[in-house]
Formats: sequence, structure tokens, C-alpha cells
Amino acid sequence: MLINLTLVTCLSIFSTKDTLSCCVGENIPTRAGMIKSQLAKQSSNATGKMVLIEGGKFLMGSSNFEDSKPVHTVELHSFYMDEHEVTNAQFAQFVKETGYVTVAERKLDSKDFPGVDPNMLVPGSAVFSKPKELNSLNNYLMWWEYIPGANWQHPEGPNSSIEDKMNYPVVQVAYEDAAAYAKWAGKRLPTEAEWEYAARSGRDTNEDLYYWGKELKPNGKWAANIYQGKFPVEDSKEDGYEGAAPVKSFQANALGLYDMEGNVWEWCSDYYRPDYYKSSAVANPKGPENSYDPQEPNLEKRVQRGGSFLCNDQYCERYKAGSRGKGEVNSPTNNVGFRCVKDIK
Ligand SMILES: [Ca+2]
Ligand SMILES: [Ca+2]
Repeated sequence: MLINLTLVTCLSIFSTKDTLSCCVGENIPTRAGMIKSQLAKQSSNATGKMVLIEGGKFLMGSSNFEDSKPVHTVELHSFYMDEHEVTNAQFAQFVKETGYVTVAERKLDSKDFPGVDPNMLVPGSAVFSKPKELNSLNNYLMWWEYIPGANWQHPEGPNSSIEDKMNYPVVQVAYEDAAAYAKWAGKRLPTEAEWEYAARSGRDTNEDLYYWGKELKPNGKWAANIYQGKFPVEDSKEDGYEGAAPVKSFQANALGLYDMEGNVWEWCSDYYRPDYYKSSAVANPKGPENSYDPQEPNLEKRVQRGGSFLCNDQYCERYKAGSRGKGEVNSPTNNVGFRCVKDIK
């Protein structure tokens, strides 16, 4: 009402030509200004600060990874993206308000596990477990263990806790858990193209090996939380962290986004197919209609991006620019989390 009255006063004193300057002088907000301000408010609510990612064209993919070929042009609308991975504190708020129960906490249905003794079907999840010694990196099950009672509140099993880790990324979330949080927050999971565009942060080269540039350690400093030492038996944690780090522990990229590379993997909304880039849409691609991973053709997989604290050049290089990851939708682990995006309407 106040705004309308002031506007009327303005109009009565000045000609139409001067109305705008009067209104600006009287601090009457323009509609465009109001929309922008409202969006800014919405983008900094309890579910965390978001960064405006201006739309544009970029070269997506990498010739260094088979499933990231070919490098192709993609064009995206503008959107907002969480500045950091969703934290335990944020996920706890979601659970508190909704009573949501994650996949890893639910009872297992014996129909989904034919031939397995029902007594063995205990809720839990996969946890990275350092083997004492290892002769080969061919069998990843050597460093993953199914731990009953492992879930987002107990990421490494019943004896672990997030009590003093509220600013760490939430982990042990399956795809639908991440999507449920995003919906509650009025957001959504990013498409793979949005994720990569934001990670590239306006750099117009696809020749750099890393999202941050050519060198693994620019100015002698680790740029992301990955794995140093002898994987998987000896993490020398040269970057300061064994396992996940609190969000924003490493420098932000040029757009103000933290931990796009490393720390924890991040779910994207696209189904995974290794050949998708051959037929991807140019404008706002949303991924294929269904998933197909030749290595495990019967499993439904979605894309994960950015790698994690377990990435290293000996085993998993998927923190590098343009690389892709994938995860079975109902298989959370203690190195997979997510962040959200929001459309600009
Ligand atoms: Ca590390
Ligand atoms: Ca990450």
C-alpha cells in the first residue's frame, strides 16, 4: 500500500517522462529489481547460499576419457547452484521437518535379494575400509565393506557419528534421498551439463587437465580434497584430510563454488550412458531416457560428478575436468553426496 501511495504522489507531481527517476529517487523498487531481490533472498535461505550461474555456451566433455567423448557444444539457461555440497546440518533439518527415512535406513525386501538368507538382510551401507595390504587394484570390493547400521547419521557404521561434523557434506545418500531433499528445499539436482558448466567456471579451454588449470598443485598447494599416498592402504593426507573435509575447506572456483572437484561425489539427475555425448541435445541437455552401463547392464545408474577424497592417479582419476562418474541409484556410500540447483523463473 505504501508503495502505491508513493507512486501516485510521484505521478501527480511529475510528467510520465520523469516518473522513473522520481520513483528511483523515492526508493520505489522497480519490478525487475524486486524480482532480483526476491530471488537473492530465496537463494540465501536456511538451505544455504546459492550462486548465480549465468547461462551460456561451453565445450562439454573430454578427450581423456572414453565416456566423455566427443567434446561437444552445449548451451544452458542461467540457474542458481548451491555454493557447497549439502551438509549434515542441512540434511538434518530436512529430516527433522519431514521425518524422511533414507534408503540405507530402510528394511531390506527379500524379494530384491533372491537367494540371500533373509536374516542377512540388515539395513546398512557401503563404507570404504582400508585393507591391511593389497597386491592388485582389480577388485574394488577389497576396499568396500557392507556395514550394517551405516547411514547418513553414522557414515562409517554404528560407532561413527556426525555430531561434531555438521559442516561436513552429508554422505550415505541414495539418489532418491538426494532428490527428496532437493524437492523439500524447493530446488532440484543439477543436470550433468549444468554441473560441468559450473565446474568449468567460464574457463574457455578444454585442454586443461583440471578444472582449476594445468597443474595438479597450483602454487604448490592442493586445490581439492583427493587421495595422496598409496591407494587404498596408505592415505598420506598431504592435502590435510583423510576422508571428507568440512565444506569450503579449499579455495572456491571463479564462480564462488566450493569442492566441485573432490571431497564427495555429487549426484546429477541424468541417467548414465557411456555413449550419450554422441547424441546429446545442444540446448539444456537432460540426459538419456534410460541408463545403460555395459559393465553392469541390469542396474539403473545415474551420473555422479567431481570425484571424491578417494580419487588419485593410481585408481580413480574422475575428479579431472570433463570426466564422468556413475552410481547405482540405491547404493549410497560414505564418499557420495550432492548439491542442488534452482531454476530462475
Ligand atoms: Ca585428502
Ligand atoms: Ca564434490
